[in-house]
Amino acid sequence: MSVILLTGGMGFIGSNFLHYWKKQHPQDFVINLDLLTYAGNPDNVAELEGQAGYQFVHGNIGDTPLMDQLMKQGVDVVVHFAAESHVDRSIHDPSGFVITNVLGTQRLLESARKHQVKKFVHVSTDEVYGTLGSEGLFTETTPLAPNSPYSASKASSDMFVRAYYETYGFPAVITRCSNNYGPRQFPEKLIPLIITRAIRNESIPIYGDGMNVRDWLYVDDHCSAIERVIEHGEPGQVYNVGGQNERTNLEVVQSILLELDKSTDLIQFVEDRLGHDQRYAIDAAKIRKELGWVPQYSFEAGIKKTIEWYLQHPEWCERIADGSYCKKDGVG
Ligand code: NAD
Ligand code: TDX
Repeated sequence: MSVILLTGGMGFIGSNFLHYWKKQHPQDFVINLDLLTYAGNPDNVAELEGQAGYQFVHGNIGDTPLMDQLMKQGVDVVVHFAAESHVDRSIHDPSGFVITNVLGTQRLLESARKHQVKKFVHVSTDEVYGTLGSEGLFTETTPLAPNSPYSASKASSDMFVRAYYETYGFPAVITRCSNNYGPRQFPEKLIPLIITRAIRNESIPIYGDGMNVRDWLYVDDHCSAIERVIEHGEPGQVYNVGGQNERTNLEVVQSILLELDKSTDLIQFVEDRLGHDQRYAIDAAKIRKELGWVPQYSFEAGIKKTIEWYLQHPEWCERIADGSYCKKDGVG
């Protein structure tokens, strides 16, 4: 049995990873440490509450006494998802991104190092590489060139993870994944925003001309990549994760509207995002070759599964729309 400390397990990817991990590794003990910001939704893991081998702790990765108290219990692996994750919010106010993503990550690293954690997986993003033109792919050796306050904070945290490996030999690994989609994603992000608004026949805001490209990965494929990295990833290494599913934003919205049998008249072109990165695309040859990771979902299969999940969980969407999801009573 291993003890895993997962940060940000009430969020989108963290909660999907929790479900994935408990299914694949039921013998492990998983601590879910989450601050329950607006992005933390206890509904995401409601099925796990009260189950053996699962504990939720309400707290901040930047709270060193709390992190030390948790690490003292003998944590084997830290999987670090917790972050401020939305680019538009970072443009509006970058300060919280520095506090959690940079300072919070450094404090978590320090506590994990002090307590001799055996592996620390830092979940990062392809956005640290900046933007691509119409050609080429991001590899692990592409220079970091973050363009948004969000990606600048993630790149800074990556540099601290690197420094902890280089300076102290701390066994940390970095993953850099492309855009995820799937169940339980907060509807501020493009795909759940399109689905939830289209279901209600509301207009769908598309920034600029809709020709920006993202490389989409179904969240379970990201979870299996992280599993490979936990089990076989080399300390000090970076692994890019992506499924070769490049789509323009316009193609994404059109395919969802078609699947939901809704009119493209719902699309509304709005003012572009400031500093909007044109194109992201990942070369995932390293994780495929060295760790044997293979994604399972085409974009068409993943998007169908995702739409079905939102249609089958109207109460999840309603509790976000009316704000009742974030009532913290009875949690923590
Ligand atoms: P999310 O916003 O859905 O969830 C973040 C979670 O972290 C929330 O539950 C929130 O309450 C928690 N949190 C925030 N600040 C905290 C703090 N100080 N202490 C403890 N918990 C805190 O994010 P997500 O989309 O699930 O992303 C998870 C990670 O994956 C992030 O590090 C993000 O940068 C990275 N990532 C995301 C994507 C994507 O497409 N969503 C792609 C690549 C990498
Ligand atoms: O209303 C919208 N209209 C629109 O056109 C929103 C919310 C987005 N967009 C565009 C902007 C992007 O080109 O859609 C694309 C995707 O936007 P987001 O869902 O905000 O994702 P992105 O900015 O690409 O960043 C995401 O992927 C990498 C995650 O939010 C990050 O956490 C992750 O690191």
